[in-house]
Amino acid sequence: MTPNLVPIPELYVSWDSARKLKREAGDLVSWDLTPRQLCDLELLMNGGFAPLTGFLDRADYDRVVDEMRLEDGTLWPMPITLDVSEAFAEGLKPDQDVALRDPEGVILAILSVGDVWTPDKAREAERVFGADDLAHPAVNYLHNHAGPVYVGGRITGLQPPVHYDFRARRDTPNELRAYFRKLGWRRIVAFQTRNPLHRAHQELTFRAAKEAQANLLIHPVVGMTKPGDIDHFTRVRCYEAVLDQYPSATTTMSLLNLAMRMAGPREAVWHGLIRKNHGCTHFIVGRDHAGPGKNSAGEDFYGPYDAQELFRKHEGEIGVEMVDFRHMVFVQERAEYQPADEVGEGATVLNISGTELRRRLAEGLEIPDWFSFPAVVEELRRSRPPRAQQGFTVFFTGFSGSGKSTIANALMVKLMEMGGRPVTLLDGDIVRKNLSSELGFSKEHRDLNIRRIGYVASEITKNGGIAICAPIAPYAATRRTVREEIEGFGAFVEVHVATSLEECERRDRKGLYRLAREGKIKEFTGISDPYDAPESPELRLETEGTDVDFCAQQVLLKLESMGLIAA
Ligand code: PPS
Repeated sequence: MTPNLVPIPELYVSWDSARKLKREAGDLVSWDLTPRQLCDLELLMNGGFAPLTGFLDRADYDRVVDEMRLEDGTLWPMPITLDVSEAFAEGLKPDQDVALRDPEGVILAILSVGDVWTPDKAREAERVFGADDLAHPAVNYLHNHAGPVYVGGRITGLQPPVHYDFRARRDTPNELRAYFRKLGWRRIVAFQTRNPLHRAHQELTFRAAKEAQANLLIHPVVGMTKPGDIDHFTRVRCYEAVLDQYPSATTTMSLLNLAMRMAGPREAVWHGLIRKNHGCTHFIVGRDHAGPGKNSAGEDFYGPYDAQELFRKHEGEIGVEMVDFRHMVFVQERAEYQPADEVGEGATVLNISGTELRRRLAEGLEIPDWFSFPAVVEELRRSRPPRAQQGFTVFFTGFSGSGKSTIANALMVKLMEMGGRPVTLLDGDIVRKNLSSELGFSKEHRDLNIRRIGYVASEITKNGGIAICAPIAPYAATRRTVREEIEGFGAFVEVHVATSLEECERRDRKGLYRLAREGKIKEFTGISDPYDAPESPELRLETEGTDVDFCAQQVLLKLESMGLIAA
């Protein structure tokens, strides 16, 4: 492959036009971009997603979903769509201009509206991600986060999104192309990653550069990765810590503000196209590239080498050569890393999986030198203290009158008695007085209430405190959203207070069940509104015939077994 290092077309207008358009755009209907849309827009505007010129219109979308191709036949595996609410979509007309704003309200681009349609999300999930299964992060996103309507249309770029972090490490496709041109790099192999680099990665990238006789671009994703991943601030500090292990004359690192979908094979092809746009000639595809983890039946969504297979099939069209690797393992006798398929018989193979690494970090255990670099481990330990020092959330859910608040109170007192971390109780009634006083009990309002609780709990967890929540939280999807938000910062311990409806009604502490039965309270959980019992909570408490103290003890034991409080 020869690199194409001439500038790639961007969607930005000149500085002068942008200034003028921005002034006029103040009067336009505007859409506040979600974090994912913000990432997509940046790569659309700077040519990272070339040849796309905007968010997909319907014909392009349909063919991308079904055949991985745009309407004109060009290979493109990922639907890049602008999802909006029904209310917003209602007023839109074809060719209307819409101002796209960042979270601070700055207008970044103008969208000239093309098609507006309601997609079949189940079909998108099946075709693009291989299964309509909420265990897949992108399918979950599609059903539980993305708006119900898509708006296609061309983009006029006014300015790139502003980043305040690691500015010197972020490059547009044209900046990287210019850099390669300037240094005379003609063969460039890109390494994509969403994890810190350990010794296996170093070996793999060295080998790839040697094999391809190419310069190396370490190109980590700092946009959106898999929920639960190590945050990009920590990762970039880790990357910087290992960069001096690489020869600076032949290697460089640049950060990519991509929102990953974890779509395995399709994602690998997409990553290849993006790297071609950034001036690369080769791309490393390893084992389980952009893998989403297990499906709801506990099996892998994709085979470990499906991504390599699909990439190979389309290599010519992608325009980037694949450097494929088997899983790298450490061979003790040779004291070096080797691809698993090259290891001789009888050799002792050592390996620490991602899960095992997280466990060791969480429990403050040793991480051996053969696995990682001391500077990386130090950085990881700094941002991930052992679990017993991290923040966490205990989230009680159950019917009204099930005993949530009483147990939550007892737990709070016991945790405060132990000391060490600040404890906050977000009880249903307290929250409704202080945070959600204007809300009722419709589905929409309950969701909003729980999301507010989740937000406060995630902030508490992030900052090393203990949040105890005790709302009814009747909807599984909303609880899951809250879990995802919190698990980015610390543990989420769901406790189902499983007192039966009959028992709650028999107790009827607040007299509400009687009123609900008489129809005087509408939408009452369990009587005239649904409750999704948690399928696999961390703990289920049977309260009938047991006292509060015993229930609180069970929660403490659970927290202890999870390493969240010292034994
Ligand atoms: S939710 O669904 O999670 O937002 O509910 P939550 O914020 O926990 O509020 C539940 C408390 O409000 C009282 N209440 C009702 N509950 C359920 N359905 C209806 N329609 C309703 N109307 C008022 C009730 O006292 C709940 O308190 P708890 O502590 O759960 O008994």
